[in-house]
Amino acid sequence: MSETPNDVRAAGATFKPRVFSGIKPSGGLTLGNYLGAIKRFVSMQDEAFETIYCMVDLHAITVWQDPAALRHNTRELAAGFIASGISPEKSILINQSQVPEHAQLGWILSCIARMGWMQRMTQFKDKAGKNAQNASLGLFGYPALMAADILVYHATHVPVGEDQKQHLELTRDIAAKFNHDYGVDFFPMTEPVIEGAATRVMSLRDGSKKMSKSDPSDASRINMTDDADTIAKKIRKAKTDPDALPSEAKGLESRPEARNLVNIYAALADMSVDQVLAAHGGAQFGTFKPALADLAVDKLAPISGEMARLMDDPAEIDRILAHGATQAREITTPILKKTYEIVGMVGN
Ligand code: AQP
Repeated sequence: MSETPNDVRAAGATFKPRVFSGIKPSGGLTLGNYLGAIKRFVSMQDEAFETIYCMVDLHAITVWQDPAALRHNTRELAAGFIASGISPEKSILINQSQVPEHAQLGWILSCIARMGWMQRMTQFKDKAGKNAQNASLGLFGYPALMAADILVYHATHVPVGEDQKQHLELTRDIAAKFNHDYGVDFFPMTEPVIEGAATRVMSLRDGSKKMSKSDPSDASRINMTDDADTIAKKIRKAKTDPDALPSEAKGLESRPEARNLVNIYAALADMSVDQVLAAHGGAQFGTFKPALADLAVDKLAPISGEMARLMDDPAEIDRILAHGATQAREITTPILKKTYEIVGMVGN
């Protein structure tokens, strides 16, 4: 690799600890996004990392999005990040399409990734459903753009829910193939950070299905904008079984709905599952559900109140995102430039 004054990383140097993660503005934020991802985003911001958090609007349009809804959801997602504790002073907060190097590196990495790798992605199979021939090319290539989102920052750590594990393994495969093909040590082997009691929050209507923003049933999820009555009603109606809660985690093994509610309680209360069961073991759902609803309202109401306040001033949200894009491009521009140089693009 040739050395230039623009070298972004000297050969053999270690990568700076840097966190990147994103959420699609493909609907409203759910409790799954909050517990599986955002809570960890906030704690990592105060650890020894530089942190970059992103509304991944280019990923959202891999399935049809109404333009007005996409604009609203992008701003509301930014409001959700900030209201949950992500500070634009401590973290770089961006909207993906405002930092064009994501898409530019996405193309290069699409030329590195192999069709066979993409065909193994379970999320594509889930999202495309039975009619894969009718899915967009973007949905199929999504993991290559996701790899670019991460690698265009040389990010070393990515906090995500469990559903993203396979995409992060692919990101490492793409980085390793790029490094191998060009004989460089340019992209890092990014570490997934999958931690906490609720890395996979399940639907309130079906314990075998992930809680999702795009689930047609609103009763299946808790939205971060739901009011106290709606949260209480959804938890009261959540599918469960007729048995009392066990006093040990082992007793939840074949009870997915019960396990889901206990996991949600543990994650919201910052307790372990064992601690929750020590306190509530033996309780019927008629008692446990109201306790969970009170806890959820207690934790979520301040966030939804702050989101509503921030959404009253969309121009301020746009200003924060424009500032974030400027900060982000200070990192991404030299990394993309160096990538082009490695690949052999003239004039970059
Ligand atoms: N149910 C969940 N439990 C734990 N973590 C979750 N995440 C999403 N749902 C859960 C985590 O949130 C981050 C952002 O996800 P995303 O919105 O970019 O994509 P997704 O996983 O496809 O989320 P949805 O809600 O299911 O969106 P739609 O319905 O539009 O596809 C990721 O870290 C994810 O792991």
